[in-house]
Amino acid sequence: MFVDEIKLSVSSGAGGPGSVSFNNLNSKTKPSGGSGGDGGSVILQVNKELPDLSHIMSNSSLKAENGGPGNKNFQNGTSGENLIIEVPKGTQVFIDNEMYADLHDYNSSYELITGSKGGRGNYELISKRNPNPQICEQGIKRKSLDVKLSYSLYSDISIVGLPNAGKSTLIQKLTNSKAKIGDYEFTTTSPNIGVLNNSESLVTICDLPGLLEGASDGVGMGRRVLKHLRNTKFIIYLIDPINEKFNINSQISMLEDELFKFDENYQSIKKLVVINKSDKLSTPNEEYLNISCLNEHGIDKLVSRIQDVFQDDLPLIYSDFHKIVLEQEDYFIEKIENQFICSGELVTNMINISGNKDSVLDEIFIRFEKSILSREISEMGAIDGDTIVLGNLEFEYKQ
Ligand SMILES: Nc1nc2c(ncn2[C@@H]2O[C@H](COP(=O)(O)OP(=O)(O)OP(=O)(O)O)[C@@H](O)[C@H]2O)c(=O)[nH]1
Ligand SMILES: [Mg+2]
Repeated sequence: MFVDEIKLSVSSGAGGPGSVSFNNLNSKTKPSGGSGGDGGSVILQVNKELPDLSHIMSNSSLKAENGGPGNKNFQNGTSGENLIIEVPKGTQVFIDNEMYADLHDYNSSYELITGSKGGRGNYELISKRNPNPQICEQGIKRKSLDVKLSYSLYSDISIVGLPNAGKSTLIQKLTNSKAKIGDYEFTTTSPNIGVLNNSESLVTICDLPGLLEGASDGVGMGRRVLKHLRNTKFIIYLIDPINEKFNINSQISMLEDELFKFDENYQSIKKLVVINKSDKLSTPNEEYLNISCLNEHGIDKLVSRIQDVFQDDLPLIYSDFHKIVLEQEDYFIEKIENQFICSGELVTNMINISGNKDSVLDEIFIRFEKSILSREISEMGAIDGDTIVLGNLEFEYKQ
């Protein structure tokens, strides 16, 4: 079954914990705890062989590997394996309905979540300020995201029209496609692709499910159909002249309205209006190309029009590899009376230290003082004696 949309929950690998250990060198104790390995990243990688998203189980939860722990004797932990999710070219990544990536190139890849950093062991934490650390970092926790992957087919030509206009009959006439034909609406429920017969340049044609009025708002299979036009170079509007509800002109304007409401950039895709079922018309329509898939009238003319159009390659409207980088560490500060309650990833990472209790607290205070939290709290009007809350740690504020 053709699958062009799936939801997934993905997580990067957690960073491995660092270690606290000491070696005795010439009767002097030296920190020697290794650092944890970085967790694996979540990467989307285009694989040109893939026809759709059916190889990924929808609603599954996929995780990259965690980094290994650091150990005594300067031994660093192993890095976690990346989670690589292969997708077809033309896959878009959505998070909360916002598009984060649109993978157009055969070799494009998108790092959705960077693997979490491993915690530093006490060897790596040696500094002028603290030459003999008795602490290590725990490694940053894994990050999880719910994403939607949406795949839009590539085709040179897409045939759009109302249900029952004869789109599947036309693709059968023009290509090797075995699209199903039926005397009822919505015979086609997923796109059919074929290659134009006897053509030197490989022109691909896509037959889409029918569009109804309101398609751009989701009526019928509306938006699931319209999204496939994003990667097409040319549109044939196939008109059904015997449709009871819409005459030829209102059919064209309804279809165009739906396309352009869905994506105004669709206005720049070249088009051809073709009237099918001319065998049912007493007089041919003068304005547009008339064909009949039933008795093959006009099919030759249509093919030569297509060949003329594709003498030169036409552009796609979306061809850039587009991506948004996800924001990294978040923080929130809430002021309740004389308390400043800090939360978010920045805080979790700041207090994620273990070892000798006093040393841990010293380290957290120093990190807090250097951080944006301390600056913001001061700007929020904190005065000496106010309480700062970092996770489950509370201390007094001092300027
Ligand atoms: N008279 C006549 N009937 C046609 C012609 N072309 C197609 N048909 C008939 O119209 C009906 C619908 O054809 P399909 O090709 O399944 O139409 P479709 O646009 O793919 O329909 P959906 O997939 O439901 O959107 C079938 O009964 C066809 O035999 C034509 O040129 N003349
Ligand atoms: Mg059909």
